[in-house]
Amino acid sequence: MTEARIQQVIGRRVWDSRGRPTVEAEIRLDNGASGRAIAPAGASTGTNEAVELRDGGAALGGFGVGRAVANVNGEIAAALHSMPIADQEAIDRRLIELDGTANKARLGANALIAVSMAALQAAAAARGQPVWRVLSEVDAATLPMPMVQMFGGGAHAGRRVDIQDFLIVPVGAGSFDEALETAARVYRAAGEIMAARGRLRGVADEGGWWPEFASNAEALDTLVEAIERAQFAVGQQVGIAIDVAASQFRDGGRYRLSADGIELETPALIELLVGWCLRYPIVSVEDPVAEDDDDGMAAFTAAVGERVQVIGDDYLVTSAERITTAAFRGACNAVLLKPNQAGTITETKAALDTARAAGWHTVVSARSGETEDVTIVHLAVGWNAGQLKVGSFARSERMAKWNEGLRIEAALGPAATFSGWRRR
Ligand code: 2PG
Ligand code: MG
Repeated sequence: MTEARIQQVIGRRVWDSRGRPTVEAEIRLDNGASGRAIAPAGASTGTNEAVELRDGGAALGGFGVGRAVANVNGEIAAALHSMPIADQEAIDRRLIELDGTANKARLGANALIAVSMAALQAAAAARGQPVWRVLSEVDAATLPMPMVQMFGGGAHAGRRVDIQDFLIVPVGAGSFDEALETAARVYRAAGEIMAARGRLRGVADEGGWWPEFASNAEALDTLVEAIERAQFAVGQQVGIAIDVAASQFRDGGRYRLSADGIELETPALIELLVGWCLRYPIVSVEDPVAEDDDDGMAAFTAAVGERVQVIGDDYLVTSAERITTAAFRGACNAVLLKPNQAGTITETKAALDTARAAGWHTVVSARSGETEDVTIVHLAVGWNAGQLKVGSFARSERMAKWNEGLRIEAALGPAATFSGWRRR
């Protein structure tokens, strides 16, 4: 029943895919339905994103969430009591006002996003519908194009190479299921190539192969080889995406590409990346320059934006306000949407709406620290975001999300459509 009201909000400490503590929230309603959700955590976080509340100190490397969990069980539970679960916006507004800071620092973005997502889950449970259906304004649904990591790097792989994510986009796939099979085959082929070269060293934080390469470009070359080995047409069936996460290797005013032994000024970094876009079948580039470099973002977008998707992640931090400014400047033409960067579901949706109004593409994304929580898959489907990035094709916190997409696609049957690659 949509009149169901919140009876109880429970916070608890659970653990994420890096073995770090994180916040789970559970919301119980007066009609017996309930929902729960877990906050994810980034490693390469943007300076302007909503901040997690960690306990600090020596225990658990300072990553404890005792205070955040206490905020859920205390202030937040009291503030949300008896609110109607169907009004997500009112719940999120109450959370934002209660926190009272611009960056969610007081109660913690980890506490807020867990509660906000749990409210969405509880609302769906109260209606007896999947979350995507509650969000969707239509009966049909469109499955997103997956963006799947093949090699980790940067902050997710001990900075073994500088570029953070080397991903593929199965641009030729006709369904979500086919897209995942494509990813599976390329992932496997990449592993075989690395094994044959004596370079297989396990996987990085998001399940991509550990990047045992002599240079950043070698990772791209290996990716092309893997696509060929898996018998796909390079570029036509499978494209490449990279997340440069450039803020992570900026040192002073320059970019230090340690794997290549070079230090570059911004124009030279842009030239290098534009060169890669010409040489490799790159369809998407994320955070090509540092998060505070508006001019660099605009210059890169001007250079390749006609053909290539240019995504702002650290640069936009899922903020409608920052998207508006970036769209005005012509910096980026797509946004990465991470609910915990914003802090609530409502703010994440506002970021998506703003990006869409600017004519941008939208990509719902997981964090490098994840759990079995699959809420973001429902956001991608329910909001018809078009693309989904949840890491690689290994480790269950990643596979849980891909598999949820398969379940939604199967449940929809003939009503399921697939986003495909919306070419620029
Ligand atoms: C990113 C994400 C996921 P993190 O930069 O896009 O790959 O990483 O969660 O560490 O910010
Ligand atoms: Mg990123």
